[in-house]
Amino acid sequence: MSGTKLRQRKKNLKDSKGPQSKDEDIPPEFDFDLGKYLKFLALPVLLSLGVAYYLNPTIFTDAIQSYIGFSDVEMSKVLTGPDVLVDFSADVTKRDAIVRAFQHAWLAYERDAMGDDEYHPLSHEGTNLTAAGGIGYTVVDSIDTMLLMGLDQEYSRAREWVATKMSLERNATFNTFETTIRVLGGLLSAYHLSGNDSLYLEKAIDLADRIIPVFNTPSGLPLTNVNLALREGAIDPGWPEFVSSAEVATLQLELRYLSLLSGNSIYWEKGESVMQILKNVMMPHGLASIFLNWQTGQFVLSAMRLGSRADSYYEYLLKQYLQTNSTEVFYRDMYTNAMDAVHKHLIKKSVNSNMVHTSELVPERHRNGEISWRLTPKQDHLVCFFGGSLLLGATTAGALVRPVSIPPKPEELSEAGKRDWKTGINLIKTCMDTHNTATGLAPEIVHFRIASDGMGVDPMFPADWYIKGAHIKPDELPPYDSRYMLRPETVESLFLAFRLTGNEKYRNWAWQIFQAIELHCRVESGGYATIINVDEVPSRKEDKMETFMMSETLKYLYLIFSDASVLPLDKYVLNTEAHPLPIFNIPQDLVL
Ligand code: DMJ
Repeated sequence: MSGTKLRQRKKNLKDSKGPQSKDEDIPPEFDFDLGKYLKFLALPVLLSLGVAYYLNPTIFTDAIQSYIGFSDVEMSKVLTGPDVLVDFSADVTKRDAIVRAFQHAWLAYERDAMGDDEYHPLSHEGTNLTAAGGIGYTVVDSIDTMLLMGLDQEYSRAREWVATKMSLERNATFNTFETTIRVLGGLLSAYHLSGNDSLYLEKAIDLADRIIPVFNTPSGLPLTNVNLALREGAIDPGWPEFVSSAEVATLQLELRYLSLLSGNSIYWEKGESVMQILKNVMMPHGLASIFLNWQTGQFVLSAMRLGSRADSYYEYLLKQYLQTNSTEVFYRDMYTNAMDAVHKHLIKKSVNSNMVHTSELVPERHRNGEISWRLTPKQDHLVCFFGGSLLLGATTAGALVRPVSIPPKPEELSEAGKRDWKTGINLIKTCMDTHNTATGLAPEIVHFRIASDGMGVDPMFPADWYIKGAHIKPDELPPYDSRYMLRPETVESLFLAFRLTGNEKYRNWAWQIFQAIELHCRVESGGYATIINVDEVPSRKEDKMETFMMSETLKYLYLIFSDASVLPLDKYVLNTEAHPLPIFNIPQDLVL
């Protein structure tokens, strides 16, 4: 009501004969010209709104969305899924194309470098990780993919190599984590998928017995490296006092399964003691920083993120819970607390189109000794495992009933489960969006636009995400961030998303990625190579085919186009190198 109307109404009321209305009690100070005051207030209000918008351009849309219950609308949309019947039958043509790609990779390696740890497809050479010789990283990492794909001839030659040539008697240091996830994990899944071929179990026990001394530290945290011949742990010369969270907490699936198979509880106990240490020293906010001190067993001041040195810590919290048939609530609770903390501190949205992504918290020590945490909108390609992991967690640790529908219905999930499902779906979409490059492949590291990045709203700058330092002169080398090194994380998430939603969209996205790999990473003479700039066509290749191309990337692609009876999610957990291990119940007679 304007000031003039208010005055008129009061006058009318005074003139009337009836009982005095309550409005007559309006104190004189309200008898003012509202229009004049509004004009006076307009400028500062508009200015403050402008500043708020500058600092956070989504502030108004966020507020409106939350006011009208946008979250619930989006949730039901996400959870309802597509209006199509879920069809999990194999897409044989595409699946077979993936098998041929695997053969293209394997046969080149076998021709040029059989038995060597690593393969260089441009120079047609292999190399070993140490001067003392290799332990067959590539062979062992690839065996279970051959078994799944039914590549009998390739498999029998690989098995023959393990039986006759593989040696662990190497007087040199190997990375504890990499050796466990690739070689021990590869041997264990080969054992299972081959129908319990004892060759693999014998090798696995031999390898684990050489690794176990790494746990002989004052804290019980395993050292970064291991000398396989001397059976001794060794420090990382680059970080002599530290071990990383992902590395110490991504050994457990393998060690636990080996205890089950061998009946020897030592492996299980050593792995589990790490989880107890981590639980006891967990920081109040529930996130793990990337480094721990291996002597004290305490976290050290270092970054917190979902990317390198931390990624599979979060992955294995969930998978340890799943591995023993969801019976160990210790792991479920650790996982649930971690997901609360991740949502509270690390999940963010980009300024322009609200791309959900993860940020990093980086500590900064000031001159006065105070420490503050800087939020950096940086996301490693490695983080793209997390979308799928969140979906898997939502439908298991976050489920109110088991099994949930495909896709799950809102009433089947807890509040945390619904939150994780939604974030997972959005993160996968973000990872796919980062494939919007000249090659259709995603870079190693992306940065997201945030209001405080100083770039403003200049159309010259990217709206949502960018590759740092990518603007180079033609003769300059692109930054490390620009590369695609055949990583599996996005297709890993697409595999889980397809199995848990049945939405064909995820198969389509996986096929897009596969075609981009074929077009830009395939080496015609054999193998696939890292490319150094995802935004450059024709691509420039680097002479390296990572072992995870055959163990993970092509395996996840193969599984996406296979029918869902191949490695059903309620029967298997895949280790972080995509080696499938069966879910089991802890036997009564396993003394832990
Ligand atoms: C793999 O060796 C494993 O997935 C590991 O956990 C981190 N990522 C690489 C592949 O990108």
